[in-house]
Amino acid sequence: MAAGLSIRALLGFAYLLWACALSSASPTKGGPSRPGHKVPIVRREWRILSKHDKADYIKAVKCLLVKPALTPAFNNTGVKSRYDDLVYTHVQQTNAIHFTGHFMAWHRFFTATYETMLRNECGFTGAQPYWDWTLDSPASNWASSPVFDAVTGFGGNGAFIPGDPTSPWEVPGRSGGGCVTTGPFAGDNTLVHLGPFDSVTYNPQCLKRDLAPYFAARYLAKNQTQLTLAQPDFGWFARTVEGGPSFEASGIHGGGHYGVGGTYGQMGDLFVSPADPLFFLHHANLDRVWWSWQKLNLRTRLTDVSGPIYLMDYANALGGNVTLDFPMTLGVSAADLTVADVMNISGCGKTGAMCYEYDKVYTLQK
Ligand SMILES: [Cu+2]
Repeated sequence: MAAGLSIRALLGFAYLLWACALSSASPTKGGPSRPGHKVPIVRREWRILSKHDKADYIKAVKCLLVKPALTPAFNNTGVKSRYDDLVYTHVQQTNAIHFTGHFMAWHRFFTATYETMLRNECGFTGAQPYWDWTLDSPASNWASSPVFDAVTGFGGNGAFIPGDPTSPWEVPGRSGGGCVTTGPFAGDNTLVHLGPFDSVTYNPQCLKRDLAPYFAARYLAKNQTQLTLAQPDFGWFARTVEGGPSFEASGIHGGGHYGVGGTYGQMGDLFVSPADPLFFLHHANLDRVWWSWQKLNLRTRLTDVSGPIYLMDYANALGGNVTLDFPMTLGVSAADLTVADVMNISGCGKTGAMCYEYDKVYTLQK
């Protein structure tokens, strides 16, 4: 594991420099700016949506998957669709937005922008659903989660591909690895256009999953969510969500990524993970955990942010900590925001740019 870790860390730092170079270019702005809704929309859990609402959501996702990209063609990438615009943005910034103080804020902005794109560009009238994975433990229940349903969900596992059990990349208990064979994204060998990893040249692939039930149950059960909610300040909260870079050190963030993507699925790929539409349901729930934590002491936690500007720089050897005025960009898909703009999920243009709520939050059990 140690060898794998150091390779990953080295790659990380190399890309960090590259990402910094990219961020000085000013991207063309387009698409929705600050959402103009006055009343927050309400995000609900996938399994309580009606069959009709689920179908509407998946229809809108499929619309983004084919709607032409805004990323300029002269960038010479494999970006074809509006959906790819977001995947590309994530790939480009991967080493600048993970294991940093703005990890939670950036992904809140990213998920809300996806929600706005589904609504403004693809006729969706609902809110981004979340996936409360604490409802899918123990491990024996994982593969039958409603999100993997073949008819009303996102389809299930890929066929089993034997891996190398001695490899440090082998996610414990992985059970698939091939193309998704059921559901709305099955049977399309060109659904995913980018990746693996940081590759952004056109590379048509199927959507792959490699479910890891043991791993999911270990890192996504109620106890891990409670441990996360119990953290005393944002710095500790965010580190508990993200954990470390190894599988054993995962938090709820890695739990969802590796529990779905394992070793061979897109969700297990730190760069191209948004290529699996389940990414946004997972991240909506991570955001809901953050909001649940904020609500435990809203007066303090609407402004509590810390953590390194640079990847894994928890000792501040390369730079300082992120503050509320820290800038965030999503390239062509939204106007730039600061961390302060996203601290309140229902600021609705008055006290922030976000404008949604959750039907339910987690409570801290004492
Ligand atoms: Cu991410």
